[in-house]
Amino acid sequence: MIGTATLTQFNIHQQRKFSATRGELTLLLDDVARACKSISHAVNQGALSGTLGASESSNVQGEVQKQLDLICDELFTDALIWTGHLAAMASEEVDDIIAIPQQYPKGKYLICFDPLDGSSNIDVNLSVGTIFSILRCPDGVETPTAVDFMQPGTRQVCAGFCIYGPATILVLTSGAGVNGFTLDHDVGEFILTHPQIKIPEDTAEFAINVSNQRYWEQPVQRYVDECMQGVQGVREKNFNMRWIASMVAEVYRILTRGGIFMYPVDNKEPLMPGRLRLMYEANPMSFIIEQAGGMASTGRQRIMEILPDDIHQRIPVMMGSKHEVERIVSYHTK
Ligand code: AFP
Repeated sequence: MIGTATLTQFNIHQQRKFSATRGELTLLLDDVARACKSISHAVNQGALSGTLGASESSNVQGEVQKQLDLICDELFTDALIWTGHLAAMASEEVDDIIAIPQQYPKGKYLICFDPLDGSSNIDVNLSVGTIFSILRCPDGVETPTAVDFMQPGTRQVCAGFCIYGPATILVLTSGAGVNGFTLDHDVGEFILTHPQIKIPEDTAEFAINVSNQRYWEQPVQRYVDECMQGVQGVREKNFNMRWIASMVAEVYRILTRGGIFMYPVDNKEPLMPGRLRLMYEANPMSFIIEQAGGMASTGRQRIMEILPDDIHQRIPVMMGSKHEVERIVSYHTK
């Protein structure tokens, strides 16, 4: 099947294995894939599109939005809003949830998405991506509100991301492992190229923005110090470090060769409980990492067990190779 099955064929095979499903998720994933193809095209146009650089607006987090953030948000929303598979949508770029207009039918799923993660990388031509998380709309809810989205990550039906790098790759999990599909631009299809991805349990590579070091808590200081000491320290091995400032690229690297990615809480902005967003980034990536045999924690709690208190909530994130995440979690509990 590798290199021949399209995303749709793969999902239909999966659907036949679980006869209780009726294909609505497969259709929704086709819509998501179509949205990612449009975004891939927009990103690939680069300066030719005349849309690089900042827009004049900020999002609910107070961050200045890139023009492409807004364009990709619109592409993703437009690709999904009319399809009849969703009851509502929530975007990292939009304050309120996005209701399905009256003229379209509603479906049983909710979707949270970050249309262009790592967008500060756009102008310097580095990898960016789209992240999404699919939840079930609670039974009996006709017109969902933000509260209906606030489900723990363990309730995700499916999660994925699409990385726009040298190749465009869609990575998906529906709770039965993680599979990667590369976009064949000539035929316009995502093809299964990375079946059943597994993260090595051990690693000698970490990713963290070290410019924040003086603001970290002690357990994170200790973990990174020990990695930096290399063969001379308690870890008795040399570590390598990476920081791309694009979570999709960091997670894709970890899925490929292992590693640990950390964006811990720090006291740089004491009122900010971490930088990354639970619903749009941390939960979907945690589902993927766990399904690939890795681990995802805040340092004190499994990310997917957090009961959200706001759809735009931020949290600390430590995820990747199991034994490394276990180690840093143990430093938090000691
Ligand atoms: P942008 O989408 O605003 O570029 O943020 C990307 C991100 O949420 C995540 O993908 C990165 O890991 C992280 O922020 C980078 O943050 P720093 O710029 O503080 O290193």
